[in-house]
Amino acid sequence: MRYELYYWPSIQGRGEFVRLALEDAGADYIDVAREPQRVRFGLDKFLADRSLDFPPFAPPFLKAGKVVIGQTANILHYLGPRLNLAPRTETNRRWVHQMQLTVADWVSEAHDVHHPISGGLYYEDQKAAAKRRAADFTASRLPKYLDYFEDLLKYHRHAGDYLLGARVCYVDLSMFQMIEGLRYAFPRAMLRLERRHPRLVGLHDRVAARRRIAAYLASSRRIRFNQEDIFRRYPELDR
Ligand SMILES: N[C@@H](CCC(=O)N[C@@H](CS)C(=O)NCC(=O)O)C(=O)O
Repeated sequence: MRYELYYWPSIQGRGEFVRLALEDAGADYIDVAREPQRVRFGLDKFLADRSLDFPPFAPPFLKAGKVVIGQTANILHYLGPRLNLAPRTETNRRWVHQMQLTVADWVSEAHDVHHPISGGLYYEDQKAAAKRRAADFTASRLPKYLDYFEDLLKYHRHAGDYLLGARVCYVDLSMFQMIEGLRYAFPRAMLRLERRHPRLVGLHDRVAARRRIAAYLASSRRIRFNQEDIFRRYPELDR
């Protein structure tokens, strides 16, 4: 199966959570918008096509044979077992999916720090609100998410080196990406908070050291963080 990932070509964004799973598994995939000889990107075509069985609302979406699948957590729920990045039982798969949905909420909140009023407005048009949102995010929401996942690694009966024990799952790869993105966007806050979250830092480091992930991160396939992305570095939002 050659998977086709449809996502914006110049940002990591939500597509990165899917890229990391495909890369870790060494899957056969194309990142359609980044293909050098792409004749037609096709993203808009899919978004407008209501005759699809499961029309996606927004990128990322994945084409697997004839099937088109939207929503990041849903894509990973589909790919997990196929890429050997999900647990075996239905109960545990639901648990991984639940954690991934929590990650999705976290991603949205990280994005909304710099776009608290609307994603359709420029950051410059919502700077005052962004400052207030950032203060709350770094003081309250960010520690709450970090504490939750740190506690899972510490106390949950399944946890080990990874969130489900000794074997890596797609949500572990997403956790790596969260730490990376947050370090980029909020270096000061993360420096302070990471001391209290050693298990999450350990998980991040283990994922970064995985053979295929390390190769991917060093490759040109890994897009650099930038100011169009979900995680953005505005020093005034990281006080
Ligand atoms: N909940 C969706 C959110 C998808 C989403 O917001 N995609 C962004 C890019 S990361 C987008 O292009 N949105 C366009 C829109 O919402 O109009 C997911 O997790 O996949």
